[in-house]
Amino acid sequence: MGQFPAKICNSLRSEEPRILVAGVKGAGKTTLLENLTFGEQEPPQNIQLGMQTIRYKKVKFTSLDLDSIPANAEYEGLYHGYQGIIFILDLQDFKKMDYVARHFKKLLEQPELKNLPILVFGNKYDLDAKVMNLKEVSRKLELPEIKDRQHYIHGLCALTREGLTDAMFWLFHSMKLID
Ligand SMILES: Nc1nc2c(ncn2[C@@H]2O[C@H](COP(=O)(O)OP(=O)(O)OP(=O)(O)O)[C@@H](O)[C@H]2O)c(=O)[nH]1
Ligand SMILES: [Mg+2]
Repeated sequence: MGQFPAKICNSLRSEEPRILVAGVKGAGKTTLLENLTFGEQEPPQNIQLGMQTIRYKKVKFTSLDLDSIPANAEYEGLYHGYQGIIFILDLQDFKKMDYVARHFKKLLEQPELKNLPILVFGNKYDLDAKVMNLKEVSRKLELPEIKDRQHYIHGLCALTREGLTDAMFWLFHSMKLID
């Protein structure tokens, strides 16, 4: 069970990289951010529309509750200024999978998020007896068809951080923040 190293977050190439952490309600966004940052984050800013930005070392993470965005609403700047995306979903919640896949597709269509690397976390991996497998999720999200950006799917237990470190290294590498 790797610990996500603070040292890496402090030594990234960019001054203040921004990562969007998107998912529907109950996916595990808050748990992920709390455990990713070991509770060391600066006080949250920018609380609006189901969004919350926290800073950890050099990195700014903004969580976005996709359920809170009304359909067809246009919010200027909602997707502006990011260099990478984490999409988190609850592997146990297979009833919601089609709904989650629709949100995922919409996110990929956002012009401001075009070409950004996307890390998909299949969260609640600890509940393995009941979870969907990652191949099935990958198919539902149509990951093999994505050709215009780097993408990676990984199992995660946000509660224990299991699965976090390797995947975050992949994301930082894809964002060209580390070699
Ligand atoms: N078993 C298990 N439970 C988890 C895991 N991650 C989160 N949870 C639980 O799932 C529930 C929802 O997690 P949150 O982090 O609140 O989810 P969220 O995406 O922030 O949800 P909203 O704020 O409602 O949009 C909580 O009860 C968490 O304790 C995990 O990896 N494993
Ligand atoms: Mg939350």
